[in-house]
Amino acid sequence: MDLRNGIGLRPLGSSAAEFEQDLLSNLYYRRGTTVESASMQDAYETLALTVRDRLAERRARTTAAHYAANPRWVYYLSAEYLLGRQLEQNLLYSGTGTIATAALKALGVSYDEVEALDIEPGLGNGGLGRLAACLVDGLATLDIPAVGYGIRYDFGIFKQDFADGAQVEKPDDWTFQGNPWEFPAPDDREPVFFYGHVEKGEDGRRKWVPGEVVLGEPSHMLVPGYGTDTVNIVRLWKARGSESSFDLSRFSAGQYAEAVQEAVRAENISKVLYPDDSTELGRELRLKQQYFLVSCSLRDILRRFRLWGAPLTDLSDKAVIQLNDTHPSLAIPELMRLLVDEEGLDWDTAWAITQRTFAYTCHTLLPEALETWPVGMFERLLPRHLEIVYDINEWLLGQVRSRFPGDIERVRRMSLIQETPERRVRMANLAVVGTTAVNGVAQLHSDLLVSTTFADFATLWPGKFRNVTNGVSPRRFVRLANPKLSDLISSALGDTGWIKDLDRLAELEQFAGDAGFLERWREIKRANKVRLGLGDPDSLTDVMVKRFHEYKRQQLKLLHVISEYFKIKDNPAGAYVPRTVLFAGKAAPAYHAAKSIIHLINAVAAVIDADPEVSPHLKVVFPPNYNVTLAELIIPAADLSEQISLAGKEASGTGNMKLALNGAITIGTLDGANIEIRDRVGADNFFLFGLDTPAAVALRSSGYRPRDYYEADPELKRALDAIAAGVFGGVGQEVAASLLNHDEYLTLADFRAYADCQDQVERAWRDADAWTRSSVLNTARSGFFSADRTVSDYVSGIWQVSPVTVG
Ligand code: 26Q
Repeated sequence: MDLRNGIGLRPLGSSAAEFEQDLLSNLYYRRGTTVESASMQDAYETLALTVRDRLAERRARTTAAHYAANPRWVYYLSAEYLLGRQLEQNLLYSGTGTIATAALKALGVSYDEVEALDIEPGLGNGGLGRLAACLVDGLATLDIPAVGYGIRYDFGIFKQDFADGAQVEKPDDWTFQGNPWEFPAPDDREPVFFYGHVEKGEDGRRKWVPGEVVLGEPSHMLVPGYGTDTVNIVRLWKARGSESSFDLSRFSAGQYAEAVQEAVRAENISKVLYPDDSTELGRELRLKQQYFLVSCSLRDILRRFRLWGAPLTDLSDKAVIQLNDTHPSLAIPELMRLLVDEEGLDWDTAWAITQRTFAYTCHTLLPEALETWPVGMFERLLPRHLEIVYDINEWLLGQVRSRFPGDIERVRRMSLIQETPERRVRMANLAVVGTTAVNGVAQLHSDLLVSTTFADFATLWPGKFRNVTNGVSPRRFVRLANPKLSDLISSALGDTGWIKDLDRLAELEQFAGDAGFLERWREIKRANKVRLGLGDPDSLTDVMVKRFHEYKRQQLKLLHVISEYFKIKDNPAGAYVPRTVLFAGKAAPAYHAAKSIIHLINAVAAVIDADPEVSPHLKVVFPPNYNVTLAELIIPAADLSEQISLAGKEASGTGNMKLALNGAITIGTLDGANIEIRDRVGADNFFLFGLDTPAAVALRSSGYRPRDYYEADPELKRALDAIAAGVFGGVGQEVAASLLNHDEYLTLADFRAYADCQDQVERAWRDADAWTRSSVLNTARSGFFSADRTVSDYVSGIWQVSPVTVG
């Protein structure tokens, strides 16, 4: 046998002819069909399997290398992964793009038609889920041994459609046609317990007697690194009824349907992703999902650790477990339970192991987005975990009392249990006490966590708090999303090394004064607009793409659009910069105010479209169902990137980074990572406006009166009056009333600064060369925002792991 690739396998061929042979054999042997009777779906699945095989070979070699090295592993726990479509990525990473298209052509199959069948696994809501995908990409690219753990939801994030301009949600049955990218591993299933009660065992240990057992069945998807042989995995758990949940007593009593019902109930746990971004919804099934993820993943991690025969006290030498927000923070009491109840360790030893092993990333600043669970629900579902939470709380409050004797208020604030208006478990506090490091996701965010959200904890443990500024995958969001720009960059820089060394984009600076280069740059932006196919490619393409939330202030952008509409109506013969305003994003189905804003945007778009005086100058487009696939089309086409959240509310943002890397210029507030973008690209290449965080805090606490701003600004008044009068339909009244009476996110206070800043944008746009130069500089100076840099920061600041090279 030829052992050249070290895993006892003949290496797969790297010629188009060999690839074609493999396509055929996969068509026959794995799809069980023939060229004559194959459907497009057969062609797609066959291609996917053939590409996957190339990566699976690397995966086998990766596993061999990891076993030989016995390294410290990164385990990334996340309830969400927004991986994006897999086919193009895997063609690129496996280096088979050219031979695959040639082989398909030889078989008479159109690559584009096949590619259109690749489904995006929408297993996340927005930024947090996409960050998880970018980080696992960076981990593999940097050869870090890592596993991402998550949930294999049957239904991903809902599909957004519009009915008369209003959002309607449709189920996302993403595996309807199967999923050629995953490897089910039913043999690795793990039991998960719920409900029941706690007893004292004969040995004096606490013993959880569960009332329900379900099974977690894993499957994994391959996560290849770019420009390396490392292939890591994300392991996704799917819930199954256990045989014991198939209640035999009822079965024999003839209650077959009821018995089956139990299994169905179990399988509901991984049925659907909760479509909430940032605002918590206290549903028991969501808590069940979280524990399901945690229980399966920890058992898997311990199973892997035990292969080495080391004592559990050494766990943190071989594992660091990163919690992606508090969604997996039940891992803290769960590890305590496994170590104390199941392994018989004493509490102090178990607690030391636990604190050493976990780290926690916080993704929010909104107090209402900090997860808490009612104590009653928690106790019913996880009785033993509540006891452990109480024990941890006793330890925590002991620390607080000895540092701050008599400070009852501090004890109340820091407790893991909120007492009023109802008793609830504070998951963020739990995540802070149970971990070795806590990080925010941009410098401002991390600073605000220390000075506000976690101030008491930062006083007690100042060394625990870090910043790790987010980053994005340059592979997915530059190389794959923007192939033309990538080719230009590669030819300017002389090679493709920048794709995994993004700081090298700085070398583009020397071309910022090169007329020919600027011309090419502009042509590519235009071609990307043509590819997108929404609006005039010569217009300023002004993009606001993100989840809908009032703090992000899509309503501010809309107010400006309406004021521009009136400006043009007043003087249709004026000279205007033609603009295409592109909104995209979903609102949580239960978030009424956000849905009203979507509805109103669509109504405004229709009014403008129907108005021949205005439509030559201004167009509003709102393609439905924003997802990773649509982002990859929109972002390369953007001239202007709208990052206009109220300062102090957006933890980081990552769309801002993707847009800057693709040469969009930001109009934005001093919020989240906008600050770091501006620091790097330069104040001259960034349109800054609005209140900063201290000014916003001061205004809110001094009795903010939105009506004062409305009365003082005729343009603003006219726009709001029109909305309120129903010029854009009935939904306007509600939006206007909310802005005039509450305006929680200071939209009206920032309106004038925003509108003036948009005037500056138009002046800048009129000088095409200066704009393009600024666009180039945005790309050239944004190399810092690579997910590879983010991963490196986690590695050196928190994880202390080393790469393992695959031979
Ligand atoms: C919580 C409880 C119940 C149901 C759902 C949720 C839930 C789900 C998703 C809470 C929050 C989220 C997502 C949060 C999120 O995406 N945050 C974003 O994270 C990005 C990556 O760090 C940041 O760039 C964004 O600033 C932040 O808003």
